[in-house]
Amino acid sequence: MMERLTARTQLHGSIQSPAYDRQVLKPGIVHIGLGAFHRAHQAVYTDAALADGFGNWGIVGVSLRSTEIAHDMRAQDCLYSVVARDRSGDSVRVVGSIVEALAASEDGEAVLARLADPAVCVVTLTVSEKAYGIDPVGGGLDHAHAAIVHDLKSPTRPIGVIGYLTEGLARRRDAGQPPFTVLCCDNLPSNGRIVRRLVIEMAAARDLSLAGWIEENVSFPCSMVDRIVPAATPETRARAEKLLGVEDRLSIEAETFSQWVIEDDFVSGRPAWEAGGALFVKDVEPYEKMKLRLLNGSHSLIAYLGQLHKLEFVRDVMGVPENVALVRRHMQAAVGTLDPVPGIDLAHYMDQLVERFENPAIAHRTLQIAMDGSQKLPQRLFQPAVDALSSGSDGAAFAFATAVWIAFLKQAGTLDDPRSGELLKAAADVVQTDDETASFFAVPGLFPAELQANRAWRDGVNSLLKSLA
Ligand code: CS2
Repeated sequence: MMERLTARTQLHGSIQSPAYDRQVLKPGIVHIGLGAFHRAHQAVYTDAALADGFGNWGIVGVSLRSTEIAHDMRAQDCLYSVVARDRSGDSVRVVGSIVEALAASEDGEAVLARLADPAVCVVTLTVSEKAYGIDPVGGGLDHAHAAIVHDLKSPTRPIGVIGYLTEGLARRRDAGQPPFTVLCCDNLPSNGRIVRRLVIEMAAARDLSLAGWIEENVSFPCSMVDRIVPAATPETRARAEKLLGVEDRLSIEAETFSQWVIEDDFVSGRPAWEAGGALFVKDVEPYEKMKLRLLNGSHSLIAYLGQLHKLEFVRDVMGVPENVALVRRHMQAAVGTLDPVPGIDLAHYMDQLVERFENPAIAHRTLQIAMDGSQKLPQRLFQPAVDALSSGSDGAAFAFATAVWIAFLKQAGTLDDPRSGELLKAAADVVQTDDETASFFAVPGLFPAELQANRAWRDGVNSLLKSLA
């Protein structure tokens, strides 16, 4: 059997590996959501920060759903590799910043003990849009979300991200300890503010004074994260094995590009993530909007075009010149909804995006990006459409992307989306009128009121949908 990557592995000198003493590294961060994105993003920035100026910033990685990731991590002493890939080749790096891995469903009490430990100063999150339990209509807690329902009922034995944060903060307050900073790294607009609202609401449901304490003492900075990290496949692991000379079941591949812009508002200190290239700013919103609307909005368009035309990977969609033209047109429309972004040349950013999407070394499944549309499209397409319309544009590019999504829904037999039932029902609706998409616009909280009320824009979606068929 092939030897597995562990702390005892003698790695070849050419492989970049932790340039600090892991044996004395103590935890200072809890990260919730131990998936590929975290391992290729925040953990890499922390690795760089530790190498640059050592401190107690080891990461306790918590997986809310998968137990396998935590087991695999422990079997490898929490070491794993990231293979950065582009046209010019591969470069491999072994990351050492994660020091402990916990599966919440097996060891919830250990997770809570870490959250209660005052040595932990920052809690970072990558749990995906749907895990928060945001009410699509009101924006507060979704009382139909299973984890929210559970955690409101059993706040000291939580299962969801908001429940864990709230109980962790409650234990800090009760012990007279300072809080941790909550740093959301999911693709949501003003992500810190969203999480803050949910945590305070959950706290208020059990104890108003806890909610007040959180409001006064805890910070929830916003952040924009970016790196294209496809789900790992058997090829990913085979490639890692070749590069490392040992087996690495946790290896991931990613593009070379990486970006992290963070609102500098930490109540209990933070790592010097600047060492990995993170940018600390006062206001993240312009960066966040740029990324959500230009990268993620185009990504969703590409994903649904790919699904309609049976193209498996993003790079395949970008191999068709007509599609590249559609993506560029979409970006032109989206950039018109943005304010200037400090330090960024938006024309260059868009060119760079096209190149990133075309990266021949990255196999990013359109099906992966196509999932959870109900959770992604409001910030990627619908709010930008509202902004475009209110500044006098016809919003046609957004109507087109919306029509492509609806065409995808109409041909999808099953759907990976928390609102799949409602969406499939809307797709199956037999329409007697010209208003073929009426059933989608009737799904509560999916489209903003401004779009629901805009007859001309909706007629545009209808006629584009017809032309796609
Ligand atoms: C993608 C993102 O799956 C998706 O919805 O658009 O995961 C995207 O790859 C990242 O946000 C890039 O930073």
